[in-house]
Amino acid sequence: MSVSNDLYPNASAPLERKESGVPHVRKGLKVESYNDFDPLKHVIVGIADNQYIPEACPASNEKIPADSPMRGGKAGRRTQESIDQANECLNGFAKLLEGRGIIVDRPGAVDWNARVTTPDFSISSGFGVMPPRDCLLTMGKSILMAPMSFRSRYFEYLAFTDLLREYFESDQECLIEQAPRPRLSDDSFRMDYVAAYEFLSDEETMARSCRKEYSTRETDILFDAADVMRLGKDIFVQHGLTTNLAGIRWIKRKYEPQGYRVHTLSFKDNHPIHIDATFCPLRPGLMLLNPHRPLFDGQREIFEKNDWQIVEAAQPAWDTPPPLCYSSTWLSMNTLILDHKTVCVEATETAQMEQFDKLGFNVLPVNLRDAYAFGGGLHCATADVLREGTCEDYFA
Ligand code: DAV
Repeated sequence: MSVSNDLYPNASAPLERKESGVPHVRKGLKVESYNDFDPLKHVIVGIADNQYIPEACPASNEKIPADSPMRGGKAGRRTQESIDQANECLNGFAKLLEGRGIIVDRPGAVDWNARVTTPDFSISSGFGVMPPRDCLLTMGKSILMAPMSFRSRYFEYLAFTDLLREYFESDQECLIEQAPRPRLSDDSFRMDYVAAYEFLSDEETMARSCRKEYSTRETDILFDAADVMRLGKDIFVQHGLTTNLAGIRWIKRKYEPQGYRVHTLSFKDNHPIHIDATFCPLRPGLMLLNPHRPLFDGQREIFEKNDWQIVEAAQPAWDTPPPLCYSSTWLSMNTLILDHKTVCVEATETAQMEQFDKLGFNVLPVNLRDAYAFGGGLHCATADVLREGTCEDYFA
């Protein structure tokens, strides 16, 4: 089915390229990345084109505040004005990266307006493809499409299939993979939790989270790629709303035979979703921790034993996220590291920029706040294709 180019002015993999039916081959293209801080050479930056707010679903309900119109009232296409503003930010970000010699690709066009229906569920629309980080997990020379838990995101990988085909044909060592597809039927969720959710106090949701009980059950294998933090041979996975224990077992069983070591991390956070506004590697030996989301007891040890310093992130500049945003104000610490000395930070986050400056980084301010509502910050808005460097052992 063809999708109107007008609705997707920023999509890559132009439709005319597909007419031959033969994947485009790009000479010299290489897929490889083992961490979030080695020199970035090739990246995917999301687009806000034609994005929708889907009906709330069991997994998304737990993240969306009870009083938010996104619980259902606002389902539908985002306003063109907000889409244009978000794209202006994302395109500016892409241009800045290109100006530094980094290759930037954009996701392809998928009709997010179409109702998402499987034999197990049906939901008003797809979500969009602003945060590629949630869907794509680059592990060395492979890119894996993650089994995400929001029903609206079930087909999000389709926005990357043409690009990934190109990568596969262009780099003879690159492997494109897909985790087992979840069912996301009502059996996949604790529907009683979902129903009770909006009546729970912050204390109750925190107590539940500390007991590691979430609305996702263990029925499906579930994880978002943004719950996975890559540090060379060591892979740290956050157990939370979007990643269950079966998901972590799958990651372990898949990657440990390849020489990786997979660790589980949990944080005292009542909505643990995605590790990249909670615990972020800045350069070898240095981690940034969200001061409101401490690690569970005993989980700092591996870092401290290996002489990694953990610093607490600066306070966000804002008291509230922008309207219709799924994320917290802690997108302040959701940055894109270009190399061990250079970091992109959202331009209004002055305290966070100052902290990076004091830590010895050159800070590149990037306007992205108008894109936050579309799926997150600078790290969320990107997915690694190539970083220089090899798979190091930082935790020998
Ligand atoms: O703090 O709301 C946002 C992470 C988005 N990838 C938060 C987590």
